[in-house]
Amino acid sequence: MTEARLAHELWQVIQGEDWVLTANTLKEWVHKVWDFDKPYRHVGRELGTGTQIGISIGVALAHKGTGKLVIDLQPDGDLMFDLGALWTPIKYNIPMLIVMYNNRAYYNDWAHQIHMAHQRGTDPARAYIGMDLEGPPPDFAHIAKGIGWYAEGAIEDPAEIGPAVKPIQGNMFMKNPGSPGTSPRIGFQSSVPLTMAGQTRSSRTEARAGTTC
Ligand SMILES: Cc1ncc(C[n+]2csc(CCOP(=O)(O)OP(=O)(O)O)c2C)c(N)n1
Ligand SMILES: [Mg+2]
Repeated sequence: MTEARLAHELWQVIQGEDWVLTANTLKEWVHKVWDFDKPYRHVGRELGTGTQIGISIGVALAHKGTGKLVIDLQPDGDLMFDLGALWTPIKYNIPMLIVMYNNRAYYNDWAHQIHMAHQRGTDPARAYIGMDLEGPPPDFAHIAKGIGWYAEGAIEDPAEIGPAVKPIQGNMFMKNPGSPGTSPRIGFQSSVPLTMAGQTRSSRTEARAGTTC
């Protein structure tokens, strides 16, 4: 599944909503595919690893009670730094939609390790060490359910994204077990493994990447 396809499938579902994107632009694909027609649609980019989940919950808190659909396109590595943050929206009934952007990697850093291996003449095939999130991949939907979220996934077929996210339409959100009698728009998490345009571990390792941390 590519970032472009994920952006497209999500847009089919959310375009009728009054939505807010908290951070992350799917390698800029949301700017190409989604219509940012109001100033509040996007708050800005994420910061260092481990910051996006907290920023996103803060944005969702700011919009609580407005009826807006707050969406966090959440990278896996960022969430691994602060999994406990998932408890806060449940505890304080902060409605939001998290769609996992799983590439099963701390990929930005992995690319940096590949770059540095080429610089230093060390083996780029070892760059994955400490950088991949496979063997086993964290089951984020399972983790989220354990904390009280309604969750689906992991989703590998892009055609399944729409049906998984569809309950957000028409206020059909699932009940939040921790927060009776509150907003109808409650958390929903869809876990979407991305292989970055068909890359495998070896092709990632082969790729010459020049990104920075
Ligand atoms: C606090 C902090 N620790 C480490 C880093 C180095 N770093 C930059 S990107 C990255 C991995 C991010 O992984 P993920 O959130 O899954 O995003 P991806 O690059 O895979 O899309 C790391 C560890 C950082 N930016 N900030
Ligand atoms: Mg990642």
